Amino acid sequence: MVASLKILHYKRLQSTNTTAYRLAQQSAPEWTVVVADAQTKGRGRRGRRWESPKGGLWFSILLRPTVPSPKLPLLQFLAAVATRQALENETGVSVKLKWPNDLVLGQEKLGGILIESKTLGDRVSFAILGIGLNINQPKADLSPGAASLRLLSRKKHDLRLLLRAILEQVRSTYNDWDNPSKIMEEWWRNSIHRPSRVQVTLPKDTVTGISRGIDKDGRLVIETDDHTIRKVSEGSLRILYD
Ligand code: BT5
Repeated sequence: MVASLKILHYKRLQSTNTTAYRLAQQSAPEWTVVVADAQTKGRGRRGRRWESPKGGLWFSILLRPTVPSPKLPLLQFLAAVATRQALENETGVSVKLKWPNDLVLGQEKLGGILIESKTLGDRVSFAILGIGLNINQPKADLSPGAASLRLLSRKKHDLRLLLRAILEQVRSTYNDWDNPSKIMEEWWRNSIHRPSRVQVTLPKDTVTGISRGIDKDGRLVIETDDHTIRKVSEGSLRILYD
């Protein structure tokens, strides 16, 4: 049986991921959802700052997946596919994906996903699925390279309804843990670099080539200029239009 959703709504938090992480350590049940109207210390990967003013949707879902920890990277793709679908169903706006963790409108960043987890050996104790989406912010409140749904649709959206729709979609997609190829195919079908010439900046290296797909572990497959295949599991991707 799937636990019921419990939504905890706050006006302002440092980061919904931090609050959800604390609740997880205090044995809160899975599908506890922490939402904040604004975050004062929203974060992205590797400690990057995540701008989270009022008007966006900032939330974290506490999950306790019963999968071996090496399978955890799938969660990001599962969440992206579900969120994309829910947004498109609710608003009719075409939302796309960019490796590894972006939701995009055109070429601009609509949102991102940040997963933080605690593992015990091969077991996942819990995972915090953080999702940030620019929804109703006007242009003046968006950082360069960012877009909000409102800018494209020219209307304000009901944040509660969108949140509900995303949560329902994440819950139904959650059954696909055992079917990674289904998730990855859907992810790739909706990606903006399928295939494209890309440059991926890795922690210690840069890889340039054609993005050919993602494997079942979520690694991006790149065919480099000397026709070797590189698989990368973390980095920042830029599409090269040359
Ligand atoms: C992400 O990181 O894209 C993950 C963002 C996850 C945010 C959610 S909100 C709820 C939960 N609580 C948190 O504290 N976090 C999660 P990354 O791929 O590292 O992208 C970060 C980069 O995106 C920054 O360095 C900026 O360049 C850019 N950026 C910052 N704020 C943005 C915004 N609101 N919209 C679009 N781009 C933004």
